[in-house]
Amino acid sequence: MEITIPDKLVADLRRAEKVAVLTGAGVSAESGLPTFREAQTGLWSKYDPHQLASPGAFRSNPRLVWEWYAWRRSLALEATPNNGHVALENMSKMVSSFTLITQNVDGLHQRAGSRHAIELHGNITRVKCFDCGRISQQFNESDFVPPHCEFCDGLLRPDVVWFGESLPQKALSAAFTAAQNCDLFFSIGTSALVQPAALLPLEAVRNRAISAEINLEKTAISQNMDFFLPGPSGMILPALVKKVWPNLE
Ligand code: BJW
Ligand code: ZN
Repeated sequence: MEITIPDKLVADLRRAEKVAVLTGAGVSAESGLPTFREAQTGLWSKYDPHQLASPGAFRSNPRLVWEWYAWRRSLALEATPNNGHVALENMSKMVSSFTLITQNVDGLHQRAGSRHAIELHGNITRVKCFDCGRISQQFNESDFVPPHCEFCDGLLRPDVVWFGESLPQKALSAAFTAAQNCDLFFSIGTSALVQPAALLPLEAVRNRAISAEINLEKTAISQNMDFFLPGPSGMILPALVKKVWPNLE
């Protein structure tokens, strides 16, 4: 596949002092994880989000929701970061201020070495009590499905953000601050359909950042971006980083 990286974007990235990046499920596609909205392969083409990804769904069938997320958790834990995750990690070391904002719950940015990724939609490897809200990394899977909270005996759920739920306040405000203050913003592997995350690229544009999108296809926000780089992020990102910093390992 022919990859073209615009020279102007190379110069902009080399010069940029504050870079912010929003990632979505497409960034993990090359690690073998399904996206949500792609026809045929997306999770929502096979499963109904109303029955799986809302507080009401959990209330009416906690066992079904828990088991679906247990399957998704095992996929995430078996997956490994791809060249796109690694390239973003390399980019983070080369710019003076770099903010990685992800909608992904799979933890792959962290496993590629990112220590400060802002998780807008939580993390599938953690659990949270549906009643008291306590978050924990560990739980006993053998006794009940779903397991119960050791503090209040409520039901445990994955620590992800479902439809109709608020995003974690600190993460959301850090993400908006980064979008408003960056001089270059990347939107990568996201359909930019889910709010409020999809507002971030537009917020960056409104604050006069240069904007670039990397995706297999055009999205809801493509027309607002300065650059559209078509193709898989696992190929485009390493090519971009290599062109901007040829001496980087
Ligand atoms: C590649 C690639 C490769 C593939 N390389 N690219 C009406 C209007 C506006 C808003 C609303 C509305 N009705 C309801 C809302 C609010 C709702 C919303 O936005 N809904 C829209 C869908 C209409 N939002 C919410 O409810 C949010 N909360 C909220 O707003 O709170 C305030 C409020 C409260 C009460 C009432 C109203 C408001 C919460 C949203 C939570 C989203 N949660 C999920 C599930 C997380 C847990 C889990 O994993 O199961 O988060 S949904 C799912 O979508 C997941 C993702 O993070 C999120 C975004 O998806 P993403 O990453 O963009 O994936 P895809 O599949 O959509 O796109 C993949 C892209 O990659 C594609 O473009 C491909 O082309 C590309 N690609 N391979 C590069 N190799
Ligand atoms: Zn509890």
